[in-house]
Amino acid sequence: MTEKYKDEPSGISRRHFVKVTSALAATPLFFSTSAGARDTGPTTDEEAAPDKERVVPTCSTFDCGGKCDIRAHVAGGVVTRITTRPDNELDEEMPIMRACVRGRSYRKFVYHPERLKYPMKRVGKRGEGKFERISWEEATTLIADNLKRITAQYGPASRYVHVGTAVSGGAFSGDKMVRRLLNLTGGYLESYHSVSMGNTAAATPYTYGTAASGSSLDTLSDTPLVILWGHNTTETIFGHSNHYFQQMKQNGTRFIVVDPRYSDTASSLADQWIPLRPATDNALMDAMMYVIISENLHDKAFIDRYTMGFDEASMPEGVPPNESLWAYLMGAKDGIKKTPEWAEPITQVPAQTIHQLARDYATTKPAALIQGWGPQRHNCGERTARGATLLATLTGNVGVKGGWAAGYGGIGNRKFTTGPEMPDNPVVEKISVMNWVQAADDASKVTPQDGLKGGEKLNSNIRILFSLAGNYLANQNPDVNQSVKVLEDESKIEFIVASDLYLTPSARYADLLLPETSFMERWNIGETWGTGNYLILSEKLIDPPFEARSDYDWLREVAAKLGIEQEFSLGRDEKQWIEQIWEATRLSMPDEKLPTFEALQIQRRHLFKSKPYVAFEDNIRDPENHPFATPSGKIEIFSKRLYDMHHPEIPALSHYVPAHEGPEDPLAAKYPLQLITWKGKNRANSTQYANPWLQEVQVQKLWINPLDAEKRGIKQGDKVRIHNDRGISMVPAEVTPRIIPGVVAMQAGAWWQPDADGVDRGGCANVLSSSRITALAKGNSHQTMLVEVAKA
Ligand SMILES: Nc1nc2c(c(=O)[nH]1)N[C@H]1C(S)=C(S)[C@@H](COP(=O)(O)OP(=O)(O)OC[C@H]3O[C@@H](n4cnc5c(=O)[nH]c(N)nc54)[C@H](O)[C@@H]3O)O[C@H]1N2
Ligand SMILES: Nc1nc2c(c(=O)[nH]1)N[C@H]1C(S)=C(S)[C@@H](COP(=O)(O)OP(=O)(O)OC[C@H]3O[C@@H](n4cnc5c(=O)[nH]c(N)nc54)[C@H](O)[C@@H]3O)O[C@H]1N2
Ligand code: SF4
Ligand SMILES: [Mo]
Repeated sequence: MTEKYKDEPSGISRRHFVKVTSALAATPLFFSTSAGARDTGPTTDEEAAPDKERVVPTCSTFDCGGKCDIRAHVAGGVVTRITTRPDNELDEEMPIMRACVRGRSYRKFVYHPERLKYPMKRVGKRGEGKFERISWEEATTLIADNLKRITAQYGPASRYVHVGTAVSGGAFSGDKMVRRLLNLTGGYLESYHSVSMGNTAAATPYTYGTAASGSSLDTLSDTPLVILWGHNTTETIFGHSNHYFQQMKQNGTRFIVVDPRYSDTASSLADQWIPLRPATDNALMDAMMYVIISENLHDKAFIDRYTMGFDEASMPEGVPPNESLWAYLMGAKDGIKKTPEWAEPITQVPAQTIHQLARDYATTKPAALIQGWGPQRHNCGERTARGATLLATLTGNVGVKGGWAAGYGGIGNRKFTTGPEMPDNPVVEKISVMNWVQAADDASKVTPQDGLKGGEKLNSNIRILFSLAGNYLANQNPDVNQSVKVLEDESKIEFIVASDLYLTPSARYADLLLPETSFMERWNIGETWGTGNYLILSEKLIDPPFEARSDYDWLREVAAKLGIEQEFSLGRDEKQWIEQIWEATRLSMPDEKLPTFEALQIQRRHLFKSKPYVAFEDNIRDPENHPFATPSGKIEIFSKRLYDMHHPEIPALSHYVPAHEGPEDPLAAKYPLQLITWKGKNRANSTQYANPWLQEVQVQKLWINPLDAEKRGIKQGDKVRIHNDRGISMVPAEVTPRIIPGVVAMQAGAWWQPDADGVDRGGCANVLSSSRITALAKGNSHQTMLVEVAKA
């Protein structure tokens, strides 16, 4: 790979980009690489790397799953190479933190001829993608004027900040600072729910009283068995999980991967791959529990001491008979025993395999069943997340070293920075992130039942929207065709401000499109995901190209035009904010002995050598003094709180209920294939989509099983049409046994590229996904969709 980079004749290959952007019919201004344009990176490493090269340890602040220690080679004001943490700096107690393929390609993200260069104002119809260059002076005046006008006319609750995860790996961002500005001027309509793992976060507390149920991975070093359930860490990195898993594999840990796809994790780690139909995980879990109980393999002492709801004798008051887990599994009410033979036709997992999986899990002590977030990004995601907690409980794997309590929730001993000071938001109503299209279209229809919190109704539609570092207007959000209808109606949202580095499908819907700096062009602090505790200084390495500016910088100018510059900025520039955040963080963790900001600039990173952390260890060791934070103080297998909701989709026991648009939905007669997406190695969601090196890593294709392909006359590489009632997408087929029959899969995050007929040519799965909300979290179900596939 390194050789390839070196051989590349010019800084940028245009070949791929032309292909990618042709359908976007961009404006000449934006795509010009006009004479006098600033360089787009060095032509060759040799040419650009004079003697005085500095090698700077730094990190990106993307939302990518890792937070790697990369080395930027800087010479003559240009980053000439990216390398990674060298061998002699490896540290036994820390994950390896080495850059992945995306990290090694960062330079091509930063130096790219298609980067946005100037502030631009929309001139065509919204969404058409026609913009003209304006000055920053005009841009900030437009924002200030629209903010004043819209706030006066509709009130502060008409102001909304959209999903923008690409800067969430840093302590400081425009996405955070715009909220500060809005809070200082009356507030804004806030949203809740993480589209990443919000369904798990909402469901897990019903078992344990908290969502913070993850342990640190170094506690698994002696675990003989790990079941990765919809968890693809080889690609998603996930706080460097793969580092630990590979070490464990070498030391003899057995890995089982449960995933409809033979993922890169299955191919690199698994001793056994158990494919199942998506959204049927609970049926597999139920049958495992049935085997465990009927073969007497459950941990009775643990269940007696720490749990409620296992059998009829341990039920809460006021619940009629036959509602316990035991009663459900034995069919006390419905007459159906939840045997492996029952689950086989639902899941497509052979009964024999279910027997074996259940016995392996229950008889290996300890064992860790770790659920990724793919299974919970489904319409049934809350049930699946809770199902994993019940299996861990039955087998006594909660609170013990080497076991695992639940899905990959928050890890109790993680260390975070404090972030910028945030004044309170005077607007008390909050919507679920799933409500934004409705709140823009007709806010009176957003009810508490759909997810509205803090009030009975909204008094205004969303009228002004900020999308800073997100592609969630028309790409990453479910049901893109539905959202763009509302976006295109200029009488609904009156003013959309977006900042990005590229003209993404969402950026095309901006009224004002602003070129932000990249992470290499500003100061920040990067925070790790997951288990490895560390903070890395992400320093300003190079000057921004053209007129790119950091969001904070222009927000400051907007604040001045609103008359609150001093209150907003507190007189700090970006670096001073970082310094302040670092110092506040340092004082908040005296035990960690963080270096001063001055020392950090030399040391550049701080690794917390925290002790291994086992979630719920105290609750298990000393339950009298450390009850679980549930109403009963116990692990609630049966949740009376859920029972009292009387919602069939979020039952008191997390058992199998056929999902909307799952394989048992009557809609399957028309659309017989389930489509799922996965997060692939060549981008973080849609970030770096236009990176030419990364486009070579993996081509957007539809995975389809040979049996399904044959039925439809589809051959390897044929262009296929994937469709349902919401949309159509066309990409080449990858005919492969890596996906089970009845299921097709596409990588998430490809740019939406509608042709003149509205058919997506880019492989954006969100033209097919549904905006249906989940029952408890009111969250997303990006992964649950039925489609048909035909040769195009
Ligand atoms: N390379 C890369 N890494 C990333 C990201 C990225 O875009 N690219 N994104 C980052 C972000 S923002 C997040 S939130 C995390 C997300 O991380 P995850 O949510 O864990 O990642 P996914 O790839 O969505 O899902 C993991 C696996 O679940 C499987 N799966 C899907 N449906 C089902 C099902 O019904 N049952 C079962 N058992 N398995 C199922 C998929 O095939 C996939 O292999 O990753 C982070 N890391
Ligand atoms: N089908 C499907 N859809 C999904 C998912 C899925 O699994 N399947 N996963 C969901 C999940 S978990 C997530 S987190 C969301 C993510 O959705 P988004 O939050 O929209 O994230 P990205 O798609 O990465 O888009 C981020 C944008 O920010 C830009 N950007 C990068 N760096 C900077 C910067 O420094 N400044 C500015 N201003 N812009 C920058 C990038 O160019 C990119 O266009 O997607 C969700 N959508
Ligand atoms: S993209 Fe994420 S996982 Fe890859 S090098 Fe960067 S920080 Fe690490
Ligand atoms: Mo995410």
